[in-house]
Amino acid sequence: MHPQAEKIQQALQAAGCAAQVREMPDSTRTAVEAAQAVGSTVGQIVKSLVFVLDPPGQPVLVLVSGSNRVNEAALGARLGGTLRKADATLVQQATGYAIGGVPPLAHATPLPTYLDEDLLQYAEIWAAAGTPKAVFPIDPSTLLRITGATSVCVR
Ligand code: 5CA
Repeated sequence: MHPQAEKIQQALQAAGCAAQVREMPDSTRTAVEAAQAVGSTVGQIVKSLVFVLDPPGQPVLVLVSGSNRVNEAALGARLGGTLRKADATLVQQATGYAIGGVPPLAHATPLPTYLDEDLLQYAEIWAAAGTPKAVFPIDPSTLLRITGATSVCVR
């Protein structure tokens, strides 16, 4: 397994979670590609998106259903500031992973984390595991627990 994917597998295990990372033959770089690769709906794919919340001008992670777009103005207001999308360099710095493989946990720096409440309707969702070909299935309440996320409306 790719070392980045192995790191996610170990982090899942350390969190007491039985989820198994899968390296797919095809790209899982985008939510649509990931859904095709695993045979799920796009809504069941977790996008791990980094934004900057200002104040305090720090990165936050938002775990978003593949079928939703974050309403930055509304979510920023809920979090008490303004939100803007992080650029690729900041994503790499804050998480330790490149766009397309950013996982929901095991980051370079601890990130305040929010989870799209629309993900909670599914029995199983799929998140990236460190590379653009690695994913893992998990139930949303377990993902909420192991990421320490707060569930929010992102729309
Ligand atoms: N592996 C898939 C599904 S698990 C995945 O990582 N999807 S994702 O949505 O979390 O990652 C792609 C996201 O990165 C895009 O939705 C987009 O919001 C963001 N992105 C893509 N290109 C850039 C860029 N140049 N700068 C900042 N963000 C970007």
